[in-house]
Amino acid sequence: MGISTPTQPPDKNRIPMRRTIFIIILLLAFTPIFAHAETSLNDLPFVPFSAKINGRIGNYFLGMWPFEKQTPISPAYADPAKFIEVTIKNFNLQISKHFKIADFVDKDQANVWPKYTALDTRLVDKLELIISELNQEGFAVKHLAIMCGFRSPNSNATFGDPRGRGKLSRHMFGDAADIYVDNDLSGWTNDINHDGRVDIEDVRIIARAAERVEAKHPNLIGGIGIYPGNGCHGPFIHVDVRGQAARWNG
Ligand SMILES: [Ca+2]
Ligand SMILES: [Zn+2]
Repeated sequence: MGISTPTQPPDKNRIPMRRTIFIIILLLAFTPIFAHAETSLNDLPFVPFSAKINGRIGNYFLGMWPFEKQTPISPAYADPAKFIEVTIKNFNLQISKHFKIADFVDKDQANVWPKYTALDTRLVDKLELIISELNQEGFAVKHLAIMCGFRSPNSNATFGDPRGRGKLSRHMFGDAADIYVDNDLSGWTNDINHDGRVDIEDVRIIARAAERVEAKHPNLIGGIGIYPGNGCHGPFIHVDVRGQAARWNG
């Protein structure tokens, strides 16, 4: 045909080609593992704060934020910029190694969908780093339970801390979580130091891990509050990423 065919490459060039094909086959074989990978928070559907009208978005009632239409006392108390739209379909999506979006959603209005949740990605980062710290220290953590993540102003007024501090609860800003280790999925704080008792020391260990995370990651500084158990729940700690260190005992 007049077009000269290129000469066959020498054999040694065909080996990398075979290797490439082998790697591709290997990757395809492991695709089911990658299919379980986390969904980035940014890939979830969002609505802007302005979608909230008269305290609600659709049938989901949120209420009014403390500084709505006012100047907040600090940028950390400004209205959340947006809400994740949580549907029956995305509710159980894994958003990090240990957490699903469901872990952070307000527990009120159980039958109303979609739900709307403010969630700061730095909170998720801090929780994952706390788990890493605990694991490195020899406290194996398979499940860090989130007793409470996001709370709308409406549900905060109903279920929040009635002692004043709760009025500006970080839970309304999507950067706070009340947590304890629940490896046995009992719904109650586990005896993570194996001293035969479940008490406040089992959560002080988590608080100390949170302190180390803050020392290593100043962008994750915030509140660490330690709470004893009562008849309704075991001991737990509150953590948030408000940008300033705050410490208290509940
Ligand atoms: Ca213990
Ligand atoms: Zn809290």
